[in-house]
Amino acid sequence: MDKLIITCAITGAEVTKEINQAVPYTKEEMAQSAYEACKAGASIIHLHARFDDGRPTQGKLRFKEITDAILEKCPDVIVQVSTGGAVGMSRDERLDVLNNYPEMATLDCGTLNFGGDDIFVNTENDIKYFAEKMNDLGVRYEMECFEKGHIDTIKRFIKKGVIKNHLHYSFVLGVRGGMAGEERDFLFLKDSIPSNSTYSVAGIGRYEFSLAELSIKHGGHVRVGLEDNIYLKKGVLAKSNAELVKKVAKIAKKYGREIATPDETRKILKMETK
Ligand code: KMH
Ligand code: ZN
Repeated sequence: MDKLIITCAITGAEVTKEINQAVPYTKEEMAQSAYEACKAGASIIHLHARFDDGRPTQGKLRFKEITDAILEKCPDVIVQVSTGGAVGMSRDERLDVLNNYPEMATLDCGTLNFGGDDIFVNTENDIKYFAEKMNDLGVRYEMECFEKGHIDTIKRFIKKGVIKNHLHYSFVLGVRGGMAGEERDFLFLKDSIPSNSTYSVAGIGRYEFSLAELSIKHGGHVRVGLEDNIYLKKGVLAKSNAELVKKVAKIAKKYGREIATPDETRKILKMETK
């Protein structure tokens, strides 16, 4: 098995300090939170940009400020920017961040309900447009699949030559409106992707650690962080992103799975090393 890649989704676009004070908003808070997460074992930081009051933005200038602050404290880490942004943002708004030529970004692979009246829109044309833009700019992408139909959509795009990356999937399970995160859901998705792929699992809310453990056991990779889950365990708020990463590192140790450094992560994902 490859060493374990731990991604930390430090802030997201929806979670707020009102529900967990540890959610970082400012660039200083983000850099500190990323630094602690990296020290605990994260090699990829999944990043959303926010203004100091917490409002999400996909503006390239804000992303650059935050990315620079993170890289100053953790020079080797892979910063994976979100092209999902927040519900309701337009295609071009979401893509502005790519003008910074980030090392890595997400590619969201289908539309889904996102709780209440919210819909996270990723039409087939959106996916194609995003993928082609990232191909042109040389940005590596992780393909975020919230249910099996998204994997099937990507299968069609692979055949058409739209997806040119090494195939690296992220199964984001447990979103209200997407697929749940039970063991059978994970196994179904894992067995549905091409054999030359790699994958990571992001369990939302209560699924975070049960899915992390399954992925560690099966040779997959793991994403945790306050974007996905604010609790260390039932009823106990996580004090930091690092606490969530440390918990995964402990599970990895139980299974004898070593943790990948950023450069080892680049090799596993067939990215250029820095
Ligand atoms: N904030 C969600 C609507 C991504 O980062 O690519 C979308 C999201 C996915 O978080
Ligand atoms: Zn995200």
